[in-house]
Amino acid sequence: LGAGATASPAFLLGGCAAKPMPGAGVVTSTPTICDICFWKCAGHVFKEDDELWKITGNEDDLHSGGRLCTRGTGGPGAYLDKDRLKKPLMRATVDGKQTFREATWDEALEYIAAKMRSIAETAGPERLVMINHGAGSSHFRHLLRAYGSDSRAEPAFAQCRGPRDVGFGLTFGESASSPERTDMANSRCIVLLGSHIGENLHNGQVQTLAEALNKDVTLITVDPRFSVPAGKSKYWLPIKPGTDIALLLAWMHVLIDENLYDKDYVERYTVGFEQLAKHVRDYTPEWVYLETGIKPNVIRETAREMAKAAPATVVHPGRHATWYGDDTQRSRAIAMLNALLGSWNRKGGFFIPEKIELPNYPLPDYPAPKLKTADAYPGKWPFASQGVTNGVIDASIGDDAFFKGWLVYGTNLPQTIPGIGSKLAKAANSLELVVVVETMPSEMTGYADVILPECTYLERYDDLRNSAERHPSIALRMPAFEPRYDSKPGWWIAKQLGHKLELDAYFPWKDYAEKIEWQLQQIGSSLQEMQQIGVKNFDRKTPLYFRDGEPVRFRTPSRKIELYSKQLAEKGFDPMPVYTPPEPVPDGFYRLNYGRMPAHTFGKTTNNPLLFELAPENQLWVNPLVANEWSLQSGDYVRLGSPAGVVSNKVRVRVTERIGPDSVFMAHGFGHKSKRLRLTAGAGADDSELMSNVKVDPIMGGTGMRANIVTFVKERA
Ligand code: MGD
Ligand code: SF4
Repeated sequence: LGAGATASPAFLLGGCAAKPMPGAGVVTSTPTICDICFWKCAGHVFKEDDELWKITGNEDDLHSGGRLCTRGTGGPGAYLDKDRLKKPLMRATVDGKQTFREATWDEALEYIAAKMRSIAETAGPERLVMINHGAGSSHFRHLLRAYGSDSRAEPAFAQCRGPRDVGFGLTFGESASSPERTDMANSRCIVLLGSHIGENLHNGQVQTLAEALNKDVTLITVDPRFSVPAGKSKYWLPIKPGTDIALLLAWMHVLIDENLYDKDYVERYTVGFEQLAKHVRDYTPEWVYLETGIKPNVIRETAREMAKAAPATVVHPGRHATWYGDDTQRSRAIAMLNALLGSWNRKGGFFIPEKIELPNYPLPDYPAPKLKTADAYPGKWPFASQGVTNGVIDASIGDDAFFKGWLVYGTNLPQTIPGIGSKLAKAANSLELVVVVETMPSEMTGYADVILPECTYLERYDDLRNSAERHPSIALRMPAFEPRYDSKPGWWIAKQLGHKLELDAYFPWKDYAEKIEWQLQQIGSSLQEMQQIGVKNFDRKTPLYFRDGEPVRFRTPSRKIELYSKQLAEKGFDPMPVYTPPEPVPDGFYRLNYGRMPAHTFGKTTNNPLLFELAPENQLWVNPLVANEWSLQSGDYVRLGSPAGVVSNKVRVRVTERIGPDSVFMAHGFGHKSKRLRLTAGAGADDSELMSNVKVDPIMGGTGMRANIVTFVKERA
């Protein structure tokens, strides 16, 4: 069905989001791209007589297997949410107290433009930095580049997958990509280290793992917790937290010691094998057992399973990779293990992603910025391939701070930056301008000078999806509804600001449909076609894998896969990963383990009324021995305390053997403090605020979060 097409209601019976099934009205569908997380699944929004009925996956979307996950199906709750931001808001002082007052769009944008002009004139445009998460930020990046700044940072790098991208980049010359380029559907052995696919619901990835399990893949899950994939595994390795590098080195030891590695691949494509063989010699399974708790025979057996299935073995690169501060090195160890197995760009290991060439709308060149983001923290984190959020925040505090203004798009920094404490307030007091573009009254909005209410993904056009993946494709997001309240699409906000800043030459389109139409026509499609089909698939132009024995020039300095990294050595870092034991946990404390839950995308969805119904709060997993010691039962509420004296909201206890006695576990994203999030405020606990021991990765600036410990604060429950 295309936009505006009608269908018989009987044909459309199925899952529902807003009302159980249509009546006798006219049913229409509109294509969209889900924005509930960043996997970008394509879907159709169904309406009856302009009223929301349901959202489903687009059957032609190979990227999502034609389906939406639980969260995507509940996505329309974001549109229906009564707590949404409704009007632009500006900071005001009433009776000596700071508050917000409603403003018109013109007034709010005029204020921002005046401040932007002043920052550009007095300090330079590069002193305005964008901190962002999500595809919709592209409109504001365009605006800022036209204005003269390419300063930006996103938590998706320094708080999430940055170490993985850098570790793989240093080894293979390119990253593990997002969406990940793992060829799991063709794998005969899959190894997951702290990657709990199934709870972490990146849709297409869950489906390919399920496909592999149906074909009897050997699944090896390394996780201190009995996670969902652990329950489906042939081998569950309940590793002592923080010791993964030791295990990875022991696996490499076994592969080399028993001559199980792919000799032809290693000879043809890698440098530094001799150094690596020497380096892992002492990491025997017996020695590593003492560190990891994984028995030597299990280490050997699992290494042999990997070798037996190679190259159709994938040691998954993981995604949320900021753990103990040595994360680039751990990611490198994962990359090196894959190289020994010969699985990089081989069937059942990793594939080579491809995207289509989509021409950019013809626009004037951007002015060249005189400063880049990293100039804000000179000499730090030499391999950071993107701006480092924590560095940007530190460089925004004080009268002589490097940054003078923030444009924050779609990220809730109080919950996203671990242990941020009072830093946000200090930065907000120092900065001349803080603009927050949001759909919800998140905690971050409380630090803004101006809050701009963006409409939700169901009410706007955004850029076409054109991600590098197995099957090149494009997908369209277009409005299924008029923006509710006085909210506006991001492209409109950017264009209006552009106009006020006399940057009209960069925004020549009347509306975003015009810009997308131009792009589509360059590749032989049209907006009309995409409005009908939503997703267009293209044939690949290049091979999916390396051809047997083909010569390859990798994008590393040596043009080879770098087992030994000269680049790291030259900057004073270990050229090969070295294991450092995690800090011990004092009596009465427990490691704070955290992760995702299927019903929510961290704090972004907890107020969504449809998803709230599924999971209104997070739970604290507690081992029975610990529960006994603290007289806790399932269903009790407790608070947690950090060594820095932070005490959490109440969180409900779940006593379970699935977590060991050294740790507790909770899903990230709860414990909201913003009272304007009326459903979720106060529900569950926030792991981020308990993190006072942040281990910063010296290579790329990532904030390792897993070295944190907590205790129970029962008396305040
Ligand atoms: P986490 O959610 O942090 O990361 O998903 P993942 O990359 O899977 O899960 C961490 C797992 O690591 C847990 O099972 C934990 O027990 C285990 N672990 C903890 N310490 C250790 C250790 O020392 N060693 C080992 N081996 N394991 C350990 C995150 C990913 O999920 C990301 S980055 C995003 S942005 C998406 N977010 C998201 C979401 O919010 N909700 C849902 N439903 N799905 C999501 N998918 C994506
Ligand atoms: Fe939406 Fe789920 Fe796809 Fe994420 S994985 S984009 S939440 S359907």
